[in-house]
Amino acid sequence: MPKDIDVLPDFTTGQIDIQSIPRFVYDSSLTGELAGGLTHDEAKRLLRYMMVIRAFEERIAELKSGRYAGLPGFRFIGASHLSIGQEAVAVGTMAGIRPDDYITSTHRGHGHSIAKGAFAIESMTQEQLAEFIGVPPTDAPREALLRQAFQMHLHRTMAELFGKEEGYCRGRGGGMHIADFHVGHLGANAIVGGSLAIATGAAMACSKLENDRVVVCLVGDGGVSNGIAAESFNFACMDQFKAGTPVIYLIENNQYAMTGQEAGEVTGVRYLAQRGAGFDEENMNAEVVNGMDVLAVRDAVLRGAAKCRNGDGPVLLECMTYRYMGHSLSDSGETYRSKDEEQAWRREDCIERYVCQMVETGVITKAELEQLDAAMRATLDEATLSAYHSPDPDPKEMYAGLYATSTSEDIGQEWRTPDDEILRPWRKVRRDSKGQMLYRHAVAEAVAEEMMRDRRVILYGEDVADYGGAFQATRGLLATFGRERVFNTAISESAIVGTAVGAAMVGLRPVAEIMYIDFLLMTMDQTGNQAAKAQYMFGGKATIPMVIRTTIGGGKGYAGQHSQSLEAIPAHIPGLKIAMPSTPYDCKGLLKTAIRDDNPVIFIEHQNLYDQRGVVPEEDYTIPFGEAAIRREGDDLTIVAYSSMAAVALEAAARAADELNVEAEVVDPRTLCPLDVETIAASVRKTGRLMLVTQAPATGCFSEHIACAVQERCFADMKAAPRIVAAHDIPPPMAQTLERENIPSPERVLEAIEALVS
Ligand SMILES: Cc1ncc(C[n+]2csc(CCOP(=O)(O)OP(=O)(O)O)c2C)c(N)n1
Repeated sequence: MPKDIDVLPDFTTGQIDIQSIPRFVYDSSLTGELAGGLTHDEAKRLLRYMMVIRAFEERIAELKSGRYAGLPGFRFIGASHLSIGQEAVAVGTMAGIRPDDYITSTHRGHGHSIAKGAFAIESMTQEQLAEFIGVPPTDAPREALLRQAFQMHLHRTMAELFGKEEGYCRGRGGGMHIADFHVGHLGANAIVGGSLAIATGAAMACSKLENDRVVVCLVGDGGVSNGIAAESFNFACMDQFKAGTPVIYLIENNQYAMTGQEAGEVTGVRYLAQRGAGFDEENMNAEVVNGMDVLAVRDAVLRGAAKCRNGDGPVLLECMTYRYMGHSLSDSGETYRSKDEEQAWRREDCIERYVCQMVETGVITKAELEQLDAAMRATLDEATLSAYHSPDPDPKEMYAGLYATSTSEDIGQEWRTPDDEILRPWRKVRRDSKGQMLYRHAVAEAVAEEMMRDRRVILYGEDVADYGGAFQATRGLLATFGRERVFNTAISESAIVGTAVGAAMVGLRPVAEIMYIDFLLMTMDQTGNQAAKAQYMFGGKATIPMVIRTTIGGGKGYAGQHSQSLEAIPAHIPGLKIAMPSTPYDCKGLLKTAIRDDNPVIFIEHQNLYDQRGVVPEEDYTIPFGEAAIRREGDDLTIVAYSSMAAVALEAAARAADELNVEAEVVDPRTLCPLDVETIAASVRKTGRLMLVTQAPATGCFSEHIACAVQERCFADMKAAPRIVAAHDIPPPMAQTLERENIPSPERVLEAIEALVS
């Protein structure tokens, strides 16, 4: 389906003009805002929340050093990246979006979290407030409920920092990973820049779900130099997203990363807003904002959010601010910046400047201010003590939240793709006379059926649309579902995975393709730190229903970077599920299960199996994860092999029966996580011998794990040590002679069988 855009450039001489980027354009004040409709209550709220954040951060500093009089001697463990000085950014941002909008945050995110929750609480109904506080529905005065809810909010925030069960993430995340999905807080990220793609994917999902929501991605000046920023910006700006991507990248430029200074040292630009210039014709609506002025931040975010809702996103805002303390409490901040500089910024202090305006305009009196301060400090004291005295997580609950137990199995007709959204009826793949079809067609059929069944399922990746993917496994899906649901991306593996995480967090069920598993290494932060951890780290409150389809190869002379079998790497990271089908039947059934699962699944297809035929029923079926298949029965030894090695093991087993009179039982685990150890162990109890065949290099391969897990269960029944037939501990070589020797063959397995039984 060629696109109707001519890619031939106009070759005449000329120049490319880049528009200018506005800076510090806000020219109003509290007086102007009041005249424009800001109420006194709203104006006071901005002040109150900035004061709360500062007091909260000061409290953390006291608690960290054991100086808090309310808890003498107590020093809490955990990170302490304080945002004193930056309060206007947190509060101005949340004041500029709606309570149902989303944010992602950073390791310096206590303020973001406090402000997001506080604005959400203000918008809650009476019932929601009661639920938030944890009391039955009540007709208590709203003011009282709001006070209680706010105190509960501080309690849960503080409890999370203390690692308590009542914390927002049940003490699994702590301050650097605080999240509250109920109020649209999609998580703070301690991987600097880590949430750029997540926010982008969440925004893409908002656009596709047409829910009119905006995502604000708060990111530090340091974070925005991470590679994922370029991938995310490009993803958000893709021309094919006609409705724009409703994301505001809000760079909280406090002038320093940890100690590296943005301007004049570790970047080549004075303003990071300039980074918007390379990604779309409108510079991503970039703008530099005075981050010490809460009203200027609010104004910029209000305008940015309106642009996003209008289909003109994304937006890039750089808020100039300053952290008064060091990077963390172990940094005095004195080795890389001067006292004069700090004093100059303190003269711009966001709270003091705003208080002056509040008093001058008569919105608040000095006496009221003192009352406000005293009430706020009392609430904070109570929250600190209640959090401290609240229960610790029970080690018996160690695994709680690691995997979601839900699926989309029972969605019924609710999400079915309406007929008028099917551009061309999906033609069932024709089976041959034996009812067989190709493994590659099993992939396409599984995805097509799931896309029909559930309109939240989308498919994207490099070259998956018109071309059908590098291995033609998704051919035909574009013609049926259109570019809204099947689209190409740039070569941005990290963003492919990261956006899938964000999209999954807010309601889509993305199936994303990473062409070769070798390229999964490019995505390790998004796969290993984000996809895998979001559920557990955020207290089991998020579900991440996403599938990363990828492939392993080998045998084609593609050598070191296109032939690896890296399944042990994702398998090492708790939180992911891993499937490795060896037949067309399994491929379809397991892929459908993966798409319905509410957990992130790495679905590893094998390039050499794409042309394999196998019987695949026409009717809907799924194959549960964690159920191994016994491919051949035998009494003399057990061979465990998955993916293309299952066929190698079967061939060797057949020859062993003929040539050695040895009957091997071949077990295909089908999924590595979860792993059906019991079926394998039961087989080994019967045969007394275990062999594992894998295409991965021997050291650290997943088969080593299986061997260990089996021995733990049935060592006493074993007649010999387990034997692993693996690739050599080298990068896959190109030369045919070397590659043939490297990948286990039926001959090598047969030799090993002979050795094991003798
Ligand atoms: C990918 C990554 N690299 C390095 C670090 C260590 N680190 C933690 S915070 C930080 C500085 C981040 O600077 P910035 O993004 O500007 O945020 P700020 O700390 O100024 O709020 C560094 C280097 C990390 N957490 N993640």
